[in-house]
Amino acid sequence: MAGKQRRPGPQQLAAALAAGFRRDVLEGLARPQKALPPKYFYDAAGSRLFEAICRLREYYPTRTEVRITQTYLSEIARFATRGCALLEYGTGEGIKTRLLLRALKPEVYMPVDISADALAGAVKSLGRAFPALEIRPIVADFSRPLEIPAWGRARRVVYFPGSTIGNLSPEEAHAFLKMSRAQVGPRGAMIVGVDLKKDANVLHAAYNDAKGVTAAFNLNLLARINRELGADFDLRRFRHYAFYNPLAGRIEMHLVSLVDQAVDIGDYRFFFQRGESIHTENSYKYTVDEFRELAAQAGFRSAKVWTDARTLFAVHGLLAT
Ligand code: AVI
Repeated sequence: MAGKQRRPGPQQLAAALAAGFRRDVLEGLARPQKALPPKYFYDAAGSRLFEAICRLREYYPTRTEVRITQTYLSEIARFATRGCALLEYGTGEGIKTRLLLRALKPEVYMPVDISADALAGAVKSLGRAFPALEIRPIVADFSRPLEIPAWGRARRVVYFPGSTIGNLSPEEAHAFLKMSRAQVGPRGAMIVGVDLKKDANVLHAAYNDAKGVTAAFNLNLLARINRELGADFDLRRFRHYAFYNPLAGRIEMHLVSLVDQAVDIGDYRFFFQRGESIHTENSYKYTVDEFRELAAQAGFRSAKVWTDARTLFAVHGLLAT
């Protein structure tokens, strides 16, 4: 019927996501510089590997952001306003969310994530920890424009921790901030975790850990394509490669082909030369001023910046302008 749009059911959504995965993989591997979108790292195995990364000695961002949140929790809560309506991009699985929920006592909490299973798990455990909290999970791909259902009348705050914004290109980050600005409205705010520019050796170690967990996380993307799209990638013929690109201000992750080879994905065949790479992730790092500028262009003023003593990581408190 014209004019009426129905929300897709879980099965339709799963089918659409599977079709999107196939399309993005085929399209990405057909490019001159082969590339795969990093959002596909996070199937069940990839999410477990990412949790293991977060516990690594070399991977400082998670630990540092938790410490900043603990240290400045009451200031952050005052900035966001107790009783606000809190929308988080991510499942809300982590300790930072629990700290914030305890301090903010939001009127409603809306976690947004692409994985229905991960979201359901997080909602269940958060429901146990915060029985009085109203939780409204939203299954959605937030790299696309998203309309949020009714938020209620409380002040709207978007929470985007983990420096996930760094996995977007600056243009995508701008679009994402603009979308968030439209979502929170004129009285709204945003709290964003942003990894800071720093000594390239520290960055290099964080993405080339000694135990090889980041390598396994990167290679799992090929394993996922084998599992879900029936491809025949031989994981022993690719190697994890991550480096800091100072001109672009980002860590780049690649999977490098160790030999000349062909890989089949259904009816499609892709050729790899020895030394050719698939670009799997960018992780942009911003100085405080660079991120302030990015936020300003999207209609936010960075009113507060909380950092750690070693200035490894920043949590920005943004206000709508
Ligand atoms: C999720 N994201 C912020 C991580 C990062 O640091 O860019 C993903 C990651 N990739 C390798 N290690 C961690």
